[in-house]
Amino acid sequence: MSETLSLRHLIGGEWVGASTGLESLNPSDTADVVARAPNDDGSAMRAAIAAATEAFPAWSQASPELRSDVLDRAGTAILARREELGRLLSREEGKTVPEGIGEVARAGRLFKFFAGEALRRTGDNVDSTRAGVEVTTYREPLGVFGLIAPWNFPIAIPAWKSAPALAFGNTVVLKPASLTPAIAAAMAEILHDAGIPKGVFNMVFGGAAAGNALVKDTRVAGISFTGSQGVGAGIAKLAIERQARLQMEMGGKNPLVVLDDADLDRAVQCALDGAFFASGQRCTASSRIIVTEGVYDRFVKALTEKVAALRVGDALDPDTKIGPVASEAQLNTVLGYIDIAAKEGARCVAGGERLKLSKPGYYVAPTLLVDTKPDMRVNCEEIFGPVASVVRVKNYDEALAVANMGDFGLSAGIVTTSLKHALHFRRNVRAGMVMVNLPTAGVDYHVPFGGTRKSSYGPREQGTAAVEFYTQLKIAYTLA
Ligand code: UN1
Repeated sequence: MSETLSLRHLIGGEWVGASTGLESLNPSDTADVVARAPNDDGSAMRAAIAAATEAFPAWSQASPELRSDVLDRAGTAILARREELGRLLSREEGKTVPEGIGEVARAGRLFKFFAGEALRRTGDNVDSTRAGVEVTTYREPLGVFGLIAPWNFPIAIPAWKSAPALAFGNTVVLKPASLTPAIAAAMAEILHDAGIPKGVFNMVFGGAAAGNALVKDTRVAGISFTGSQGVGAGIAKLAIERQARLQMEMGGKNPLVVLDDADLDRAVQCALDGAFFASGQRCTASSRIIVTEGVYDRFVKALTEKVAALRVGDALDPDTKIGPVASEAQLNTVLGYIDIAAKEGARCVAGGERLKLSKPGYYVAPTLLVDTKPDMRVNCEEIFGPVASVVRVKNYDEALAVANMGDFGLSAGIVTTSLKHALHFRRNVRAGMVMVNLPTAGVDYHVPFGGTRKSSYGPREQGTAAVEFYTQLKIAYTLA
């Protein structure tokens, strides 16, 4: 067990607030308190928004080189500390150490990428229909952005929202997930130490009261949120009512199609990685595995063996392949869905229960449900845990139809050696991201990210698309 960190808000370049109210527990060993942090009632949030508002004019008008340098220094510092911060992330969130280190590295790379993008804000010249008139378009920052981050990528998602917001000249108020304050605080400290000017980046800990204060405040130009559909719906109401710019990522029920002609080992590996790594707590997780009948029995047998062999344990133990789920609430949700599956008639061939290990933690045995029907609740609702269900279909056409069922549309995958089916799937599956012979989860940090239908709302995040959300076009007409 390690020390308990005492965390504070970062407002206007100062560390403020008393470290009580929120407690983050190690999900691998709940006797270990990782951190204590303030739980804002809205007042710290309003102070942070005031600081960000005040800092905006100077930051937005600063040389882009200054913004680029700060982000680059932050990226360098995060990468240099990836081992230590990766362990802290694993201790606080429960993903394994390699996954934790990988995520921290992703956060560092995101800052580096947007350090470059800060210098790439360009505009257009348009020939006017009126002789002598010049039309020019610019991209300008909007002001203060409110960023609401989830616990499942507790440093990468704060980074992929903060880095572009800052790169293009906006100021930021980040509300990290209340389950994972310590790793978010490490990122804030790094930005602070990298010399980000006072008030440009602020961070406030809290739950719904702090979140509401952020979303409602008319000084906040835009909100970027990643989390559940329920919370997202509440945010949308408040934000749209006051015409804030809004971007939301709200999960998925991502299909992975396996065709008869697939390389079986690759199909099993894609399913295993996509569905179970990070304990299935990824909005891109392959939670519906749709398999054509010629390969169904062989695929299920091979996947069942692999799932049953996954070693579940303390996230910090190097032998662990699957850590715990992140919280007691998540544990109860996952166990609830396992019950629902049994009542709906799914056949459980691996897992299906909570595991009691030597330390008190939220361990769930990786669970594989087979012979499920597409309209069962376990195939329609996001579970967000180490649970996957398999659906048997006759052929590719039925596989595509099943893949396109439901409300979500984030990521979709197909494992096949048929170019014809791969290309048809890429064009016709209703999802924002399509993976061919790859898991549905695990995306590149410099590439746009986002879904369709109830998965996402607003412009894409990340990569070269991020500029759309974090800037607005100004159109100038000039007659000399
Ligand atoms: C990934 O699959 O690499 O919350 C990233 C999530 C997503 C990120 C997934 N926004 O799980």
